[in-house]
Amino acid sequence: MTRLKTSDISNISSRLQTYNRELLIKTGRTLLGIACHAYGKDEIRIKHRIKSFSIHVVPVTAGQGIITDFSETVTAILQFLGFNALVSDKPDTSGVALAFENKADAIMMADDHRFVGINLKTRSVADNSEATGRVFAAALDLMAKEIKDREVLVLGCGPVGESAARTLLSSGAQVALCDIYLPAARLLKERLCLYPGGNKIVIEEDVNIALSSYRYIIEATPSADTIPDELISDHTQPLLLVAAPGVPLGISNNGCKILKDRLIYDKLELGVAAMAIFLLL
Ligand code: 2YC
Repeated sequence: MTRLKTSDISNISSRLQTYNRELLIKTGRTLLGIACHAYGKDEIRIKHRIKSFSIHVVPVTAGQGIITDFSETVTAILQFLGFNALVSDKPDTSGVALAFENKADAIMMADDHRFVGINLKTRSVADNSEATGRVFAAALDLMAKEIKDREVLVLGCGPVGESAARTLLSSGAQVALCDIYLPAARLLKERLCLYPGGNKIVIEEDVNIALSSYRYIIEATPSADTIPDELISDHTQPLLLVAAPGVPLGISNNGCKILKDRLIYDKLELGVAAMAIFLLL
């Protein structure tokens, strides 16, 4: 799991309106709309419940400790969506206790291993990796105007890639798995083969061959140079659509310019939005 740096997230809060408009152009839905789509929830009904749902974001000092702006940024995203969200005055145990004492509906917190949301009434746990894979697959579904029966390449078979692959299968897409460590792809295929459509999963062993033969890509790797520019250029892949939950982004700045409205990526927004909707389920 890639640990975010303050420089990765410090401009998120001030860009939420702009980002929301970008998502609307690329997918036809807003940040909230994509998160609702990921869980098949009606946005209007969800909106009514959001404003009275209180979430305490609790800083965690364990391990490598607090990331400056992390809790504040998570809170800003939740407030942008309309949640009654705040950063707890206290970290760790004291922050969790305060949330219960203040009768918060949920908490969100992250140590070095997991970033979770916990509904304090239903006890449901929203996991950032699961929610992120799911919401980026949902974004690709919207960008592609229905991913059903399309062939999608999932790069990176870790927890995020796994969740994206599972979501794509449930959307009726044909999933191809690719990982720099081949056994990871094979293991994921085994885990998914019982899902509807899982028996049709293919494994792509060579990422460069795979990249030139798929129009729809989920980039869920922790490496920065997964999709080279030459595979993005307009004449080879004019209709390529990429949803990239992987941190750091596996596409160069030049590649982003070429893809423009055919690329969705962020480091926190969509995953936090999806976690929050999951807590409302
Ligand atoms: O500020 C704090 O409370 C820190 N304990 C937060 C640590 C987050 C570590 N995880 C990450 O940087 C990211 C997550 C946002 C998702 C995967 N890695």
